[in-house]
Amino acid sequence: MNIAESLLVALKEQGARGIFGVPGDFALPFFKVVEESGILPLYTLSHEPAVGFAADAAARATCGLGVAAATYGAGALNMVNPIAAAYAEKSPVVLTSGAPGVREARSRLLLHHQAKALDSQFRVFSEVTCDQVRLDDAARAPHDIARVLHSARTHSRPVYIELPRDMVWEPCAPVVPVIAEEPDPAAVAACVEEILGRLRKATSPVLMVGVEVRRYSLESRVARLAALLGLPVVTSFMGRGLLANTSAPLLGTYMGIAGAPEITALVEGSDALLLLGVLISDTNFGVSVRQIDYRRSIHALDGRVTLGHHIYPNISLEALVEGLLQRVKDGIEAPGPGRPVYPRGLVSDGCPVGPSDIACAINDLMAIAGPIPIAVDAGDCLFAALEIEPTSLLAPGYYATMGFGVPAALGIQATTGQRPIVLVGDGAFQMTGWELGNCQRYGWDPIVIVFNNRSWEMLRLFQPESKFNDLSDWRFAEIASALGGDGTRVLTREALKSALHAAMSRRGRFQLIEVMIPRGVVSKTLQRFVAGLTRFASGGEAPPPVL
Ligand code: S1T
Ligand code: MG
Repeated sequence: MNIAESLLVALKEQGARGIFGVPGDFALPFFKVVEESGILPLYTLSHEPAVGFAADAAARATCGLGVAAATYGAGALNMVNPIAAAYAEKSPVVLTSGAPGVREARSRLLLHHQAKALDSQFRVFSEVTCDQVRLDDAARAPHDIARVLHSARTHSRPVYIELPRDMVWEPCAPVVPVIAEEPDPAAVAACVEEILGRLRKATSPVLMVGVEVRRYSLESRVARLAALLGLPVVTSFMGRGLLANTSAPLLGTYMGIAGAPEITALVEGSDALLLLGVLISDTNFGVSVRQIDYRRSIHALDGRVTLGHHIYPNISLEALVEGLLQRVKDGIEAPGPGRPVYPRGLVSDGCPVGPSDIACAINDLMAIAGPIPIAVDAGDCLFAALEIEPTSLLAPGYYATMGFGVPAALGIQATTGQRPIVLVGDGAFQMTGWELGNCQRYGWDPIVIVFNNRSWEMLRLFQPESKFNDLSDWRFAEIASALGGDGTRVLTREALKSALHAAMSRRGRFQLIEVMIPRGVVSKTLQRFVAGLTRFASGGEAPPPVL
């Protein structure tokens, strides 16, 4: 095998199901091997940001590695934002970038696509990845590849691989995966004892689950643990969609001032909050009504467990969950409020559509069709998604970059074969909506719901006096057929209902439903969220202590 083939085989063995990319001359040899070896399917898109988002979604949807490939400089540097998003949201994306050959790099010429220095790109990506390597030594390559892929899986964060174009064909030994170090069983046992001790002594213990539970494929085990412990379970904002379709006593999502008051009171009033794989971010906790007392919480994240001032440094979330499952024989049985009721039964009338109506319509659809995977962009669509019944949901819930939605749906359908629904604002659609033009080449047929309020509406909530938030009407439905899909413009709730049903019945072409939403009409959740975040940003409430 050559270096490229060894890399591709290793990626496949570690759970990659495809490569998303845009080639360029410095990456042509690598793309040639990808295409001709057939080791992994290649999906080329139109712009690198979309490549990054699609690879990120593939990693999240498959709990495996997501792979993005680009050319040097002009290509790869376009992917800094999606890779930063993947870093922030703990998604194991492998970015493979072509690069000038080892020999041409020594030519001392300024090379095309080069920024400041030849290694500027390598340094840029070291800021948004957890490990990086340049494959400029064929003998060392198997070890280097094994190391960075292990880092991606262990930390569940992106890594960067630079492949000089004249190294692609170099003979290379197969990659031997790094065997993960087992945590110290005595430390795990002590940690488990301390946690159970705290939960038993507590009057209102609560379990909150976050993104790491999915990233490390622990959902079914955590669902079993939750049922065994008998604790009320909530997800963090970023963890929305977790434990959907499991037996866990899932109550909903904690959103502080923006969320269901009974869940907010439960979480903020808990004297033993068990946080499994939850990121302590402003989107997850910045909008709390009452400050959460972290000294009384148990926090498992990034391979360590913190109980107040007590830290267990090397305990992976998997080892902790396994340890708890082995120990928990009899439940703790803590009381909790009833399960939330999600809006259903959209009124089919001539009234204009609001964001919450779209959530209701999707609940009605899933009541018939069953759970549907959903990709959501930043904007009010993200908050409307919280009114949708728990289902597999991918969203930039913390890094909150726009442009994620449509490419994420392509990533989901390419690597899982499932047909997703996309929720995206008009502003975000203007950024990456065009990637829908690639569906016809791969037979993808997502259902895309554009919240067209001709506005950067979320920003208007923060700063209503600014006129620059007004966007013009791009009439997206009319563009759909040119991109190989079908488009419908919806003005009323009745029309929304029939458009969704028509879209569900049409397969093989993407279906774009452009929902016209009057400016100023936003979801209740967004209104409360912006109020909470504005108060937090203005120091209305003391920021949470650093754990
Ligand atoms: N650029 C990128 C790539 N991501 C962002 N999140 C922003 C800018 C800032 C930003 C928001 S919300 C928002 C912007 C521009 C407006 C979104 O407009 P649209 O997609 O139409 O959704 P809606 O009209 O529902 O708001 C966040 C605060 O950072
Ligand atoms: Mg908008």
